[in-house]
Amino acid sequence: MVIKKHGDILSSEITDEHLFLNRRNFVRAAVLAGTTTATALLYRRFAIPAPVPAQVAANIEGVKSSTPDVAVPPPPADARTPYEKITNYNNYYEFTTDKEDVARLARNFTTRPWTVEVGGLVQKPKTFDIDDLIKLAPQEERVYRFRCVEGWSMIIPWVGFPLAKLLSAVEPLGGARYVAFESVVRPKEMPGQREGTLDFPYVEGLRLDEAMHPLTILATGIYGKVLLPQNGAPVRLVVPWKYGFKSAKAIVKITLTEREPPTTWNLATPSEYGFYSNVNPQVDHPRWSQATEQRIGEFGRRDTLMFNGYADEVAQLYAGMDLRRYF
Ligand SMILES: Nc1nc2c(c(=O)[nH]1)N[C@H]1C(S)=C(S)[C@@H](COP(=O)(O)O)O[C@H]1N2
Ligand SMILES: [Mo]
Repeated sequence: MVIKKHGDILSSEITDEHLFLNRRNFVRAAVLAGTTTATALLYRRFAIPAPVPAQVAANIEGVKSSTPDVAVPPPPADARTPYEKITNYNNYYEFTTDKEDVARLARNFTTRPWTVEVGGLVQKPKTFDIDDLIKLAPQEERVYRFRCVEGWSMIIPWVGFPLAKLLSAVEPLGGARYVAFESVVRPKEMPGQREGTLDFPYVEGLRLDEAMHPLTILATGIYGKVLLPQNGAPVRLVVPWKYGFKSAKAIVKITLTEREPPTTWNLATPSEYGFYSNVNPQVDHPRWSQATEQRIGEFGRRDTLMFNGYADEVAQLYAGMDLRRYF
């Protein structure tokens, strides 16, 4: 069964991945979807304009175009998605399942003080203050394709630095094979955590070689400005060749492990979301095709690219693997 949400969605073809959950979460999701719809109707009934105040983010000083020692592909030729779209169409279940309401609900989320605990199988475990973490490496711009598993995509000029810089600083031990990421738990500021659509904290993971890959970044900004809360401030993961849900927001903990760590969407619906989640137009989601995508701001659909267009850079990470089995 597919639950359809009655809110304003950009395209009728966009499926809401997150409203189809496992049996236990199903009821909670249905209740939540009903509440959201009721609120939307209320606004319409009384013609109250939805409060969407303009948000101003501070500029990040000294952003470089790229770190000299890291080889990255040139930015995609396609137009960058407008800032207004990137900051007002969000998936962030800690706040709400309504993509167009995350910005409003996340508005007062506090991002200072903030620490990121880095540990597990490392020589030098350390809890970083976010402002020290950001100083670990030059801030650089990375213009990446971003593909949500639901079928929409954007071109986003991130600001950030390679995750490898942080991992090298803590010195992974020989037995480390995976990296686990954990997002913040703060139900007082995150209404979605009080509703419990998913089990929080939101957790994600990468294989160590994926985490060390030069394309994998910790993002701290967009369009040269500090990340707004809705995009995962103060720091979030970006793995451009994987579906968007791998890119955990508001990270507080990074742990190197020997075994493959659990991941939120795999826990919720294992038949639909695997650990790898590489963008792959040939491997469909059980409920929809992944062959094409809706670029936000465009009409019609584009063909989805293997590894989201980053095959030259990352295909060798999966040499010899059956990508249908390891989806
Ligand atoms: N903590 C957390 N991280 C998350 C999510 C979430 O709900 N919680 N949603 C994911 C999904 S499904 C997508 S598509 C991207 C959306 O990022 P954006 O809103 O910055 O475009 O964030 C990912 N990271
Ligand atoms: Mo997503």
